[in-house]
Amino acid sequence: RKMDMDLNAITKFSALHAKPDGLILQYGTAGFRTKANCLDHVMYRMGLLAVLRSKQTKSTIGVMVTASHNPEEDNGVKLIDPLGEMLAPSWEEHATCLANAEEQNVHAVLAEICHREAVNQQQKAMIIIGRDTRPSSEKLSQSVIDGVTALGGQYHDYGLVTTPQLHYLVCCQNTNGQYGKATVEGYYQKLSKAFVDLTKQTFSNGNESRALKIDCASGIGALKLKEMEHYLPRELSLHLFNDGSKGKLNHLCGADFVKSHQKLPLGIEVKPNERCCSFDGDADRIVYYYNDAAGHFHLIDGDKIATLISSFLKELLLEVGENLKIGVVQTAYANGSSTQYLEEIMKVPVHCTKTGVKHLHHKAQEFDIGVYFEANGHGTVLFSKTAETKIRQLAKEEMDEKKRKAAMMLENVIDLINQTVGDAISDMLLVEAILVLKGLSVQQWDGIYTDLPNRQLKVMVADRQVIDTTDAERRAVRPVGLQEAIDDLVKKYRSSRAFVRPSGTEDVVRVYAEADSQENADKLATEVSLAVFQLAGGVGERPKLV
Ligand code: G16
Repeated sequence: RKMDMDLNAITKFSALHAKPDGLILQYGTAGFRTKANCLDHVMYRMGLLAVLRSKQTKSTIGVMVTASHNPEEDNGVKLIDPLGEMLAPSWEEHATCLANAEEQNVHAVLAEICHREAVNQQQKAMIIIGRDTRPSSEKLSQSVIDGVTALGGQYHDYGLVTTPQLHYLVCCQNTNGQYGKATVEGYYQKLSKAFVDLTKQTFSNGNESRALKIDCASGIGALKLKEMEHYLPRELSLHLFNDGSKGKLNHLCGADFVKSHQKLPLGIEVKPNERCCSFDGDADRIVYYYNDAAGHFHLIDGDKIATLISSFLKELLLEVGENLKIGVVQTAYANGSSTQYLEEIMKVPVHCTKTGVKHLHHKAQEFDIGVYFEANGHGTVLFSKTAETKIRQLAKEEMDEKKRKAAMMLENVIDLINQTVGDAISDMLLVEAILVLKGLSVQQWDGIYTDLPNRQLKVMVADRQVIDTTDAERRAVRPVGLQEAIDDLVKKYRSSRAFVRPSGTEDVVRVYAEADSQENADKLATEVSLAVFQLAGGVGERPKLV
């Protein structure tokens, strides 16, 4: 009877959020993503789904309206599970079924999910919602709210927040504030306190101010950094560029642009050797960079951030003298030099997973301290419950002054890093703290190892799902002949490697190549692109050989 009533509401609202005929979308690497004008029904239905997930887990669920690094015209939605992590894979399948159901089947799909997941209809549901600064986001988040209310769920709309802030808020809600206060101010207070405590001795030693230039991709990051600034020590002086006052989101700027084009974003002014960084559109990624005196651009990507953070943590662990295991998780995009440095010089175990934070996060949970970063700058550090308890206890009780100090620093890192997901603001503060504590310049950090020259390209194909991969996406198993073609091309160059994979956020196939020189990496990448174009149904312009 109750279900009947709900269904009436669903049907009534559903008609207002009709699915365009024939549109099929997948819950991709980080939720649904496509042109904003195709997403109204998806938002409504994800509101419905979030209610079911909330009832099933008896927890608050998050819904973030964003298309992160994608162009301004796109939008998307990410669902956030109870501890602030990405939606569980089995529910990603439900999401895809629900998003693609024809109008008349929506209630049947909902009933099937309730049945398969043993959802108790009587349970209360609470959904928290956030959105990025895209022009389409406000209306789309209203559609999410329609879905939530159609199923009788309660909601709190946090409005404009970064994706990692919403992950944080979900975790706070579900741990009764143990993770932090469930407000945006609570986030600023928690992170800034940890940053101040971690850097106290250095900043209060009368160090002059440290300037950092930040390209905010004309997105939400700028807004939130402006709010946070007055919580941070004056010595850290942040100069914001692409702050959203003009310019299009992610257009010729932002972390994804800088990483893939390996050049400065538009709209930033840099002097030689100045430390700069770029956020992406929803502030869950960060990359650093600088221009040297000769005007050459130097990128410091997620791999180098992971190396900096893990060597800092390893040193502190040595000082506290605890046998806590640290591991690093990367993807196929990790530069070969970074993996070699981590394994051979730092003697840290390194694992490779498929692209997508959910995969890295999962693997990182296997360690006492798991550092995960994608080369594109998306990453964080996870501390196991055991490690966290041990560290907090040592910070309080350890008699040896040096050991206690190291434990206190680790404790500050635990509070500074957003353990729910990669977070540009939190990662930036941790990097800045490490650099100031170690007295490292951006050039010294960059010099830890030298990246192998690499190139990333995109190829348009009719249906990117014809490409199937294995071995953490490092080898293609379909279409027939593609891997053999790549193998033959790779053999032509020294220190080379290449792979292809369908993107889960854009309608393209991604190509990655590494080789002994930039010229060769570029050549290999275009040759592999051409092989993809020929063997996987390329459309549009043929990749031109360089
Ligand atoms: C998302 C994911 C990342 C992934 C990126 C690109 O980032 O969270 O894990 O690396 O997409 O994925 P793909 O190569 O499949 O398109 P974001 O920042 O766009 O949410």
